[in-house]
Amino acid sequence: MARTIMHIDLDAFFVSVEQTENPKLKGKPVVVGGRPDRRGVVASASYEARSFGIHAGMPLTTAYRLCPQAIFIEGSFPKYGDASQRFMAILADFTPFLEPVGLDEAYLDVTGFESIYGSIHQMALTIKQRIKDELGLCASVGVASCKVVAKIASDLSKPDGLLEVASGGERSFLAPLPIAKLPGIGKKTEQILRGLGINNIGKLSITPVSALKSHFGASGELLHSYAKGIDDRKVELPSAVKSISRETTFGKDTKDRSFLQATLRYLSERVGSELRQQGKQARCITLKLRYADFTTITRSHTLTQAIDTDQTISNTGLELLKKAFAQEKQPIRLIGIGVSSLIETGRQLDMLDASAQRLEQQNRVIDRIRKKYGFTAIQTGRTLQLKDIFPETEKGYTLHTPSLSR
Ligand code: TTP
Ligand code: MG
Repeated sequence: MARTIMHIDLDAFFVSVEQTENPKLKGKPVVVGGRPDRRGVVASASYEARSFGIHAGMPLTTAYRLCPQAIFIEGSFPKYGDASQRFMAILADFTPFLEPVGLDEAYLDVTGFESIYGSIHQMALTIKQRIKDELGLCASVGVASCKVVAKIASDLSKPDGLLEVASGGERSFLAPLPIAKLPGIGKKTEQILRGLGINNIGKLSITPVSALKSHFGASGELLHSYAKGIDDRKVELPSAVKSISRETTFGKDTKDRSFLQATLRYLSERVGSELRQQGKQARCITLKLRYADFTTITRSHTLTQAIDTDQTISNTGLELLKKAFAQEKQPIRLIGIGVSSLIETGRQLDMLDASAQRLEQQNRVIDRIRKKYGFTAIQTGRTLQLKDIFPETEKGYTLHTPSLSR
């Protein structure tokens, strides 16, 4: 059946939230991510800052060099989390067929909604207006017959845009666009494709699948479908969240094992608490490390049973870290931990052995205390040493560059 998918993404999200709080920042080059003399990268840049070449992921020092007059803001994650929740709540008023992605974007399956709003165009305008009125933020919207085309359309329409791709016109819409516009094409893939003489999506769509498969395996096939504007992925409701992760970049590269272990324990607790709050358990645990030379590795371990306790997440992460220490001696720039292969928690406590039961109960008590008195109200031995390093708020430690699952 033909579908209509809407993709909505807030413009310069972190920066725009700061601008609603402090209107003096409007119309100026603004960067959220940290002070320019500190380490770390740009999280969000205003469109004025982007005209100087600044973009997300760029080191703050480079951003400062490109535009010394830009206003650099540390940023406050809890604030963005709140804005994100209010954004998703507005979208939920329009349809239950809603898949939030990260903090500031979502897919909506709006098939058949013309009859309610007059047209999908009108529905999109109404959503944009509500977001503007209630949150003071601008959203860009793409409408198409599938996710990948809707996402590219919203991206092209930015800022404050609305772009609809008519059914049947997907391929000609995509054809002239540079390959980097296709989600899933990172720097490496782009380089390989360019090496093969494939510069735009049209060229990619007429490249034999076999050639793409030989370079990229199964994802070659997917790229080929996307390039033709074919994408069968459904809009998945939030219960289908696939992974939860937390990571941080350090102020200074470090080899300090005990500090790394403490940070890993803290991040594991953040992941565990989110996992339990979502009523889920996980089977796969992944450690992420970025070394001083920017090489990034991930190491995963799959458990035989799904879990949701901080201890198991952290202990598995620590084991993976130990192995990584043995293989690589470089200082570490970023550490992160994530869980995936999620299932809904359906299991009864009494099916577990006594020690597993105790652990689960203990985690639930900790969650309750933290909800009432703040995250750092309870500290485990390991995380205590972070007290002297990171500032503390009731929501937990303020890490140097915290990052949520993306
Ligand atoms: P994006 O939607 O990718 O970026 P944006 O909203 O700042 O700008 P636009 O959509 O107009 O292009 O990401 C949403 C937020 O996620 C962004 O405001 C900050 C955060 N983020 C990071 O922390 N690190 C990153 O590398 C990226 C890309 C985003
Ligand atoms: Mg955005």
